Amino acid sequence: MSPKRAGLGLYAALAASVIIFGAIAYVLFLNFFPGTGGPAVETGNRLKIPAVLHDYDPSPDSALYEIVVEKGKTAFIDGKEADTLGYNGTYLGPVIRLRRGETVEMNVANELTEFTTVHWHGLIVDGEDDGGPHHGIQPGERWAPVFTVDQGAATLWYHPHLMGNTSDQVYYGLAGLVYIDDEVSDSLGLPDEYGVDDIPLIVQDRSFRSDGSLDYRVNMMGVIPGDTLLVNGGIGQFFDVTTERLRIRILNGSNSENFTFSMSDGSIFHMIASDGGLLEEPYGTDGITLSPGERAEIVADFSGKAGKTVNLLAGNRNVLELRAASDIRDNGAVPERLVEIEEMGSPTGLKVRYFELQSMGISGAINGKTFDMERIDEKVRLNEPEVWIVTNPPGMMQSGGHPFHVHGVQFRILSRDGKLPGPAERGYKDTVFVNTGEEVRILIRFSKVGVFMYHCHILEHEDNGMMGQILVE
Ligand SMILES: [Cu+2]
Repeated sequence: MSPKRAGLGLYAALAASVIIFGAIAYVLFLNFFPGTGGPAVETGNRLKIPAVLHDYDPSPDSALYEIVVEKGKTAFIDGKEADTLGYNGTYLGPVIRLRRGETVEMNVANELTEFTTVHWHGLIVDGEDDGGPHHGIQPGERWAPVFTVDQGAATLWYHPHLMGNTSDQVYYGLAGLVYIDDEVSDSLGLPDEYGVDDIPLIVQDRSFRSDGSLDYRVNMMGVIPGDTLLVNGGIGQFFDVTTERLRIRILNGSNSENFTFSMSDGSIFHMIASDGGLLEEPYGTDGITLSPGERAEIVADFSGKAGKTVNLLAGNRNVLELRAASDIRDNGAVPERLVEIEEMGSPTGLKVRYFELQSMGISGAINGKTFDMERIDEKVRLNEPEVWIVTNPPGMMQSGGHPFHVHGVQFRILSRDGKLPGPAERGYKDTVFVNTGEEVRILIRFSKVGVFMYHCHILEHEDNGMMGQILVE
């Protein structure tokens, strides 16, 4: 080799390393700085209200639903199309309205080219109908669980729950709401005209590329927080308020972000329901915090606000512009008492289980173990109440708070760091946020048999093994 060529080789090697290091730096840059497209700015869009899923069974005591899991294209920004996933549509899915006591068949068809499952988050059904990682639906196949609705009025939801791939399927659009109605909720005179004085809000943080496509990126710490809020799959939306009281059913459908919801005028609203159903009494507050997977129903009061606009906020970000009409009508008051929640009895002397939540960046474990589909972690007896002590000890193996979710059950919170839970956490819960250093005690009783998951609802943690299995028998 001539000296000249050797010199060129040296330059080539130098150039190659500059390119390689540049590429690494660029990838790191992309991973640490959110939203290469920047926050999407859209205004003046009418709130998207999800369709209510059609019941193909004419009998009042039973229901048959058809759900197709499909790929699609959705224009979120300026008509630019993004690849998305949806249930019976291109992004998110319809509201499934169930009634207490009815028998339901869910006929789910997977028209994706990948494996999926459909989990009914908050629904009290046997393990085999729960839609967890054991109930995978192969591409082109169907899954048709049949169950009886055996719980009171509530706002629940459905989403994929496959091992290792839940986070991106949800990010690209697979999520929808399940409402349960019952005689008690019918009798309360709460706002219940769907899309008029009773509206759903699925709130999700998302990042977009400049071409309008969804930009799902994770690094060692987890998913990159989105700089744009999607509400029912829309951006920059308003809703025309025509009644003095507006019931808003909020789902934090984000992969990992917590949101604190408030009104831009600082006004008090009433929280009427938590994850698993109505509270015993409305809780007047100017803010509620929901971690991923948690729901709350609130009633906002627009009496005296005719013609005014108030924004529902998440932190300092706009969720929805609420434009009160100049002639808003009276649609009744919220009762002072809502429901009587049946007590599970004294927690003294019950079986106690401990769940220590551990995480480092994107990976996590519970009681030192990561998820193994072939391993049952806890065996629980049917109908026997237990006390679960969930801790999130500070230290090296710790990357923040975790929303702890248990399948197939609604539990009660006994204490948070030794103190009684606040009014927002006194009703039924299926997901509870456990912050760093906190200890949360719950009273739990399974009324259905089978295998159920418990896990962190930060979806990247769940996918990375922060999950365990219970066998109830
Ligand atoms: Cu977590």
